[in-house]
Amino acid sequence: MKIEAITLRELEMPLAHFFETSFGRTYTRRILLLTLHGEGLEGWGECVAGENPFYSEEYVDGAWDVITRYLAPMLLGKIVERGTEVPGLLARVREHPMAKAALENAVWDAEAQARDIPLWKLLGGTRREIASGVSIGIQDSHEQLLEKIETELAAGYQRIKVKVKPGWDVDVLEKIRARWPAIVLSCDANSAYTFADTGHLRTFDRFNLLMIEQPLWSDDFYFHARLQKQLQTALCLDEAIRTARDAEAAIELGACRILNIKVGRVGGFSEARAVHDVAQRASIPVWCGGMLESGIGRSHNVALSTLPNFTLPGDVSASKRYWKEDIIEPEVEVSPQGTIAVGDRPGRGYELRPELIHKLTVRQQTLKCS
Ligand code: OSB
Ligand code: MG
Repeated sequence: MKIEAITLRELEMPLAHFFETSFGRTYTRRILLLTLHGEGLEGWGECVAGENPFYSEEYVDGAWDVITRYLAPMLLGKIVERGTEVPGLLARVREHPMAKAALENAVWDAEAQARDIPLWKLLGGTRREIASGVSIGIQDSHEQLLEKIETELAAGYQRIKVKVKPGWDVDVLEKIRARWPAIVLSCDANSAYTFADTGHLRTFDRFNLLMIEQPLWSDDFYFHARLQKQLQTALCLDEAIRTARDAEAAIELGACRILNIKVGRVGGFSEARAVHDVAQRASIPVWCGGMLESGIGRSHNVALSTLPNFTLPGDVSASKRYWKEDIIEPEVEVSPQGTIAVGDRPGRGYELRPELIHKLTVRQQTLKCS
């Protein structure tokens, strides 16, 4: 399609419950949505950058700036038929993967509609239902965390992941294991430790965790590889993996035994598929991470998770865990068995709620071909 216009919207969406990681607490998400318009089609993408540059260097205002100033003009007026063409068109801009992913994924979203096939099939998905887990943030008290875990287990989720940081780790894991000795449990440190904490991290081995996610620096493979050698528990990289090359290097070094794929972090569906393929060839299982997405990003995560090597439960969970009302219809729902089903509807498989999107929008800008 010829890309005639691109609309950016910022939505203010309060979370049903605050979300806290080792780098901070979020009460309200600033959701950045992008719409491509062309030849009567609309493709939607979500830029998953945080409110602040704490998970990675990207943040909402920075992404808005680089999209409006550089990235959108690289696509406006062009004829783009496939999502796979987009990385090449945006390659002159270094980094900014989440900003690029919003554009690329919107092209995939439109392409699936144009071809009248489900997005998950277009991406190469092979499974009709995906396994769902939850990521539970740091709470005000241990009791509050245990209550949350109880609720999510009762809802059927297949894996519990808790956020950890120095001072909120072994005591917490101890209490969880005392109550639920056999659940599938993992933890995510979002880079809160250093290599000097190796001795401390080794004590996590007694909790029989499925994995420890990104314990060390956000850009590191080398020390993760050294740490992995000293642990029984599998390491999983999140922040450090931004490209398929990163995945190859990390796997070859032995820096992890599992990979988390976030489509925004790696710059779009093309690179996400490439990371998936690298991991698959090396027999490294992957799962789909989340960034507290609205329904657009969430529906895209569901589609990506249908690829064959997404064999572990991901962080893609029900809309209602995050939002009083999501901007899609139906919302993303999870079965009592902890699965999310995909259907045969063309495109992303979830309709938009334009009035709700309008109501939540606090900033909007449309760019057109000059
Ligand atoms: O590290 O996976 C992470 C949320 C924001 C930033 C980083 C992370 C997360 C999550 C939440 O763990 C996943 C979700 O429920 O969307
Ligand atoms: Mg993580």
